Order: sequence, then C-alpha cells, then structure tokens
Amino acid sequence: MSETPRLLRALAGETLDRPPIWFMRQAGRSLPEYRELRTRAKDFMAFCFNPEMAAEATLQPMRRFPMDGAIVFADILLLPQALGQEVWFEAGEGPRLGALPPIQALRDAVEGSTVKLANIGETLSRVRAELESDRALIGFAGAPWTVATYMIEGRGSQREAARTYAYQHPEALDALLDVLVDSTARYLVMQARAGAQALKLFESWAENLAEDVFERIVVGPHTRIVQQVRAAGVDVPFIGFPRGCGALVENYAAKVPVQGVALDTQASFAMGRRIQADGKTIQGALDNLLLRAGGPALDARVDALLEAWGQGPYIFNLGHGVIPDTPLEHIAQVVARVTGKPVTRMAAA
Ligand code: 1CP
Repeated sequence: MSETPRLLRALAGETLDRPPIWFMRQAGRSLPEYRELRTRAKDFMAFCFNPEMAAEATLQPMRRFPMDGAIVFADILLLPQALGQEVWFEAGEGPRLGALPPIQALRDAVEGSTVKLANIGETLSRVRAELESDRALIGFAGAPWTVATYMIEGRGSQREAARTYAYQHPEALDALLDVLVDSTARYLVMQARAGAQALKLFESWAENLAEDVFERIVVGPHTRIVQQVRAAGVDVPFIGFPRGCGALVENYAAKVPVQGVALDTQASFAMGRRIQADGKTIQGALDNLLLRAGGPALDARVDALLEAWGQGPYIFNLGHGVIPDTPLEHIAQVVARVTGKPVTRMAAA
C-alpha cells in the first residue's frame, strides 16, 4: 500500500499528529559508513557524479534513522562546473574554483548544463526505486546568490568580496544571477522528472543584505526559478532556505511562491507562527551545535519547538547542517523524541 509521505503532506499545508523530520547534511560526514565509502572515490566531485556511490550515501542515513525525507547526495557547486568554471575540493579546506568565465560563455553553456548533470538524475532515480514509498526524496540546488559568491570569490569565505562586487558591478552581478536562474530552473526540472518529490533552494549566505539588495538578489531570483519550473509543467513543492537573513525571512515568505520556508536557529517562535498563519509550511530550526552538545538542553529545545510550531504545518529540522563530529546517539535521541518511537536500528547495515 502506498501512502503519501508525511513530508509532502506537511508541504501541502497539513498539520499532522507529529511533524515529519529530516536533517540538513544528514548524509555524509557524520556517518562512519560514509567516510568508508568516501575513501573509494578519487575525489569529492567524482563521488557526486557516481550515481551508485551517491545513491548509497543518500540511503545510508535512511537505514540508520527513520527520517521522513532523503536528500540527494550532491553539491551546490556542481552547477558552476557544468557551466564551465573549474571546481575542485582541497582536502581539509573546502571548495576552490577557477577563474570566472566571461558572461557570454556562461550564457552559452546554460543549454548544455543539464546534460552535464544527468548523473544526478540517475542518482535520484536509483534512490527513488529503493526508498520506501512513505519517505520523500528531496532534490536541491544552491540559490543563485550563494552560488555566485563562490563563483566570484573562487572559494568559501566571509562573502565580503562578493558583496562588494554586488555594489561595484550591479549589472554584471544581475547578468550572472540570470544565468544561474535559468540553469538552476532547468536542473531542478530535470531532478523532478528523475524522481525528486520536493525541491530545496539553499541560500546559505543570505546574511548581511540590506532590504533592497535582498529583494533584488534573493527574492527576485528565487521567484523566477519557481516560475520557470512551474512553466515547465513541474508541480512538486519547493522549500526555500534564506539562511541568516533575520526578519527579512518574513518578506521572503510573503513574496516567493515556495510552499515551505526553512528557518535558521535565530528565528523566533512568533515569527514562525506568523509565516504559518500566512499559509506557508515552516521547517527548522534546531541549533546544530545543540544537537552536537546533547543532554537535557537538547530534549528541552526539541519539546519547545514541537510545542511552538507543531500546531501548524511544520517540518522538524536543524537551523543549519549536521556538524561532522556530532554523536549519532544525539541524532537518534531527537528522532525518537519527534517520532515518538525509539530508534532501534542503530546498525550501519
Ligand atoms: O570531503 C567530503 O566528504 C566533502 C564534504 C561535503 C559533503 C558531504 C561537501 C563539500 N558537500 C557535501 C554534500 C552536500 N552539500 C549535500 C548532500 C546532502 C547531505 O549532506 O545530506 C548538500 C545538500 C550540500 C549543499 C551545500 N554545499 C551547501 C548548502 C547547504 C549548507 O550547508 O549551507 C553549501 C554552502 C555547499 C558548499 C560546500 N560543499 C562542501 C563544503 C565543505 C561546502 C561549504 C564550503 C564553505 O563553508 O563555504
């Protein structure tokens, strides 16, 4: 018997007897079986582009924990590579990118970019074939501004050079964002057709933007992506995550036609409730440091979140991704508390 996944019911606006749960960065670094799998790939990019390995990494946390959603194992920086900018990962340091190609070269690469990302579609199809029907498969992409910060700076950073570029070269930035809107929309359409049942836009670096800039480089591009995906006939729900934008997340929720808004750790209970009352599902917002720290404070915060937000459409999650050295017992503790069932399958296999 197939059952509509709890995560999709919440995104359709239902308030459930208990919220669905999944964690950002649930796949990957915190799992020993991931670290073992990772040693078999030449490098991180090769891992992401290997559908067999990426499907396995997506499913690993699903075997350990009764998560309601699986997020495809991939990275937001696969897209710049598909657009012709070199991307690699320095061990222990993070991403590095080659020189930003001229805007016309990027524009010319948009049409072919989805084909270069076809292996991610293959990963999604493999996972969908293996995942139980009551658990949802989530596809994702980096949001244009966040991806642009890496493309401009050539690495992860405090984003000051990218913000300066936004002020000094507004037209060049808008042109870059346009390329990213078009290529991201195509990439997400491909993911939905390959089996993704919900799509998440990660705007990890939405902090420190003035209201007008936020409207121009976050709200506008996100809105255009959703519109383009809908125009292609894809109706799967969207979750937008403008991380770090403080009170501007209310502007975001009011304007961007996403079904779910992911909140970060600092979001107030009252603000979350207002967004729910405006007709959106909210997701979040347990501190990933508290998850790592554990103990009675962790239980107390989980209860407070359930109490504050569980009376409206809500998806339990973190305010940012799982930190690599988080004890797996703490993840099990939270999952058990939210689902009301003890987590018995702690074995990796
Ligand atoms: O060596 C390794 O194993 C690489 C570590 C790693 C992993 C496991 C990176 C490098 N990316 C990923 C996977 C990943 N990235 C997923 C798959 C699902 C999952 O882990 O559960 C997802 C959804 C992402 C998304 C991503 N990548 C974001 C947005 C979400 C967020 O956490 O803010 C960002 C900003 C990236 C860039 C990136 N990729 C990897 C690193 C170390 C970084 C961050 C660099 C920086 O701090 O600027």
